[in-house]
Amino acid sequence: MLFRIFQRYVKCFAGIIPLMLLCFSCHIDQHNTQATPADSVIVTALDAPADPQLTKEAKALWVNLKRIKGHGILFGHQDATIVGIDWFGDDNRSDVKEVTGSFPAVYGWEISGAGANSNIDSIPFSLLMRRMTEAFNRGGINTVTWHLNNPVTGGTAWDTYPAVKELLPDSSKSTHYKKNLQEIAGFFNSLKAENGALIPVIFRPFHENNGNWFWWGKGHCTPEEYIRLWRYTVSYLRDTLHVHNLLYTYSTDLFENPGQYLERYPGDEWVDILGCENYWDFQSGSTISNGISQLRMLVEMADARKKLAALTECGFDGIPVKNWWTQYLLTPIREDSLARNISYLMVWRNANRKHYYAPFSGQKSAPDFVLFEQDTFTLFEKDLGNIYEE
Ligand code: BMA
Repeated sequence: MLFRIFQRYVKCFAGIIPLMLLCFSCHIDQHNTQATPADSVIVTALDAPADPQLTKEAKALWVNLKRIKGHGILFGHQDATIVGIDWFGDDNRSDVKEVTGSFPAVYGWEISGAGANSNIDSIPFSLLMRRMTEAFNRGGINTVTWHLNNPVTGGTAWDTYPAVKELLPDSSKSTHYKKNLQEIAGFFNSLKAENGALIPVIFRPFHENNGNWFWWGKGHCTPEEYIRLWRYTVSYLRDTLHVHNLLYTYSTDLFENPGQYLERYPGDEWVDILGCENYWDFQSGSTISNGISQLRMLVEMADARKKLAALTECGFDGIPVKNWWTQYLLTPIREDSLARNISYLMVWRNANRKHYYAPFSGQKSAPDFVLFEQDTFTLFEKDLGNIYEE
């Protein structure tokens, strides 16, 4: 037991001290115009996010993620503090915390249904807001997806009737879509901490855009229509509805080359983080190198644009492989000189015993997940300093 505690402290300090030193040197070097190539972290930290009026806290999050880049990868879990195996809505609970002793650093949430009482997964918005506030208060990071129902048919996000072109300004459903945007703007603008600060959110709308399973996906809108929808969404939220606590993540599913990845990319002034979602390649030893090669391309594309990169969704449903965390996920990413520069990776939710992505007490990969957490390269909530202060 003592050894475990000792290990935990070593991990904690090993994580924090370099970050503190780095932050300190960033602060000093911001005034040094003679930045050398080795100062690339500092150079990128001076670039502008998509929203020039970003709140102080959201801007700090963006800057600090750039500072952390290459020094560690934040671990995230969808719905982490709302639902777990055999529990729902309990206070101060997370399967990840029960196994490792720490909450994840990143929390994924879903806001389809904004304006109604509950989201698509029957999570009351009042509970969601409480959990997002608690995560922020502890120093964790909130990220949000939006599986918006098909606004034309009223079907789910998986109803692939080609709706995109009907949502754009001057189209038949533009008023309806504006209402959808007003609903999520209301949600984002009401996420307030006790001191009145708006809680920053990493927003990832219209994700997996090169897959064909959502109405905004490939085959259901042209790249031009997707790009128009994206830009309209950002500008309406930001410039008309005055939402200023969002970092925007563009994300695809698996891709083969940068051209494919960027086919629907709306442009550097509309995006803060380049994401990709890849469940499949990290599930088998024979395909991990494909997954790494995509992360390498992702980091290169992000670096060239002074953006952040993230593996915005990954995981193995039911985690049937005992050493999956360290051998299939962490080691290949950490050992690759480019892939290791992603800011975070996030696994999907623990919905029930048939659909889960994080271990819980007694699950076969739990001991390996403890090793994953103890590795100095993974960052959980307790390893973060104050990410909301520059
Ligand atoms: C999917 C599944 C669904 C869920 C949806 C949105 O991947 O987990 O059960 O409704 O995400 O959270």
